[in-house]
Amino acid sequence: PCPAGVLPLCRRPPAWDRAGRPPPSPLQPPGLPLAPCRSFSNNKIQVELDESSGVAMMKFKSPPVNSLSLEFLTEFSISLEKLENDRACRGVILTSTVPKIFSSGLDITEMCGKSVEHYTEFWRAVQELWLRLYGSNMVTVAAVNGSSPAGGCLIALSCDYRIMAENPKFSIGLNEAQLGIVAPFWFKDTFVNVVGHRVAERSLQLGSLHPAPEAHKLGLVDELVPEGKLMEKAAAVMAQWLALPDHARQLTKTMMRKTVLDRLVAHREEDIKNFITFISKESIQKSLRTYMEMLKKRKS
Ligand code: CO8
Repeated sequence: PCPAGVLPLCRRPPAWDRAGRPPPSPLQPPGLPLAPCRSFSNNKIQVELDESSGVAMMKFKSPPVNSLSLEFLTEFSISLEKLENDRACRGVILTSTVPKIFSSGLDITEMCGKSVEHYTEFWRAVQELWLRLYGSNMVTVAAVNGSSPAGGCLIALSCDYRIMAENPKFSIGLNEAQLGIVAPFWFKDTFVNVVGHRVAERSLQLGSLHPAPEAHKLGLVDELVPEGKLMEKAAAVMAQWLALPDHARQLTKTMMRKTVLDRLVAHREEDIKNFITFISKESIQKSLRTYMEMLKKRKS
């Protein structure tokens, strides 16, 4: 059983499939053990766990923009669950293999012209991912190596620490208002918990996408580093957080986040209904279609 207040996921038996262990390198001197590393990969996400440090690297690999489709969200949640259940894993670094993009947020095509059943399944998957990530017992570090609007920003905000590449062309924020839609209360709560009420209110109302230096000034990201140093810095931050005893850190995290998590858990079905009612409105559908057309026009 879990200690009081700790989310239950961490106490399940390890479920990692060890089949992914890489073959011994021919360059490895005989007799020396390999640095143990396990990996698994699916269509959209690749995960490597370094057993010696207890740190997993989770890389989004869904070009062109790592949009959070139902498939992406499902793979993401399953990957997190696998790591959460693996006693060898204590922390995870999230990053992207797509140049210049961390994640473009929720896949807008999943919210356009679909059935109520589809919207229900999609929104449940969005909730599920957030509950797992925000409530994770692992140390979570976002290495934001590109732009990260809306749902992409939410992923970063849900981590324990955010490091962003200092390129001013990369921007991050909850820009929902620009699409004519409204960030749900739990997106807002997560944002407020990072930047405070005033900054969140202004940024949400304006649907701001903040260039990296501005995001740093607002506290939306904790640190900026040159792009080439991002992973090195993420590893150093992770080591610092892992130097503390897990139980104390986990209980503290739970204490800080539980109220916000519990709010969604208590209102999950209502939140799904609200999403469906909102997204099914013809005026909202029109806004989303116009926004997608704008993206395409901007391209040409
Ligand atoms: N969903 C679906 N498709 C997308 C998305 C997306 N979020 N973002 C980009 N695409 C598509 C583009 O339409 C384009 O498609 P195509 O090649 O067919 O023309 C392709 O991806 C590549 O996009 P770009 O050419 O624009 O790529 P760039 O590298 O120039 O720019 C950006 C990348 C900066 C990510 C840019 O595409 C962009 O700004 N995208 C929009 C991001 C955005 O606004 N996301 C918000 C999604 S909504 C959300 O996450 C929270 C919703 C909360 C719901 C609340 C409802 C109640």
